[in-house]
Amino acid sequence: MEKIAFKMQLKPGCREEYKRRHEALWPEIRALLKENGISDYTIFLDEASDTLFAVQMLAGNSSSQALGAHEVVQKWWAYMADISVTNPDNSPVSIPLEKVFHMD
Ligand code: RM4
Repeated sequence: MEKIAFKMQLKPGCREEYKRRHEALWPEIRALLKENGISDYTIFLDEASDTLFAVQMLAGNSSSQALGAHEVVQKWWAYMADISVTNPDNSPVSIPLEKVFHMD
C-alpha cells in the first residue's frame, strides 16, 4: 500500500457546497475508487487559501486523479467544475505533494 497526497483548489465561498456534494458522493464513484484500490481517502480544506489537500491509500497503480477515462468520473468532474479550479477537460487541477515526514 502506498499513501499519496495532492492538492486541488476550491473556488471562493464554495466550502459548504463542496462538503454537501461529497457527503452525497455518488455510489458509482465510491465503487470505482474501491475497485481501483483506493481507500482511506480524505480531503482537507485550508480555508485561508481555499486549498484542498487530499490523502489516499493506493493498493493499485491508479490514484483517484488517474481515473479520468471512466465516464462516471468525467460526469463527476463536470458536476464539480462550477466550484473547483479545473483544467480545460473539467478535471480538477491536481498538484502532487511530496512526502517530507511520516511516522507510523
Ligand atoms: C473531488 C475530485 C476528485 C474526486 C473526489 C471524489 O472533488 O473530483 O477527483 O476523486 O472529489
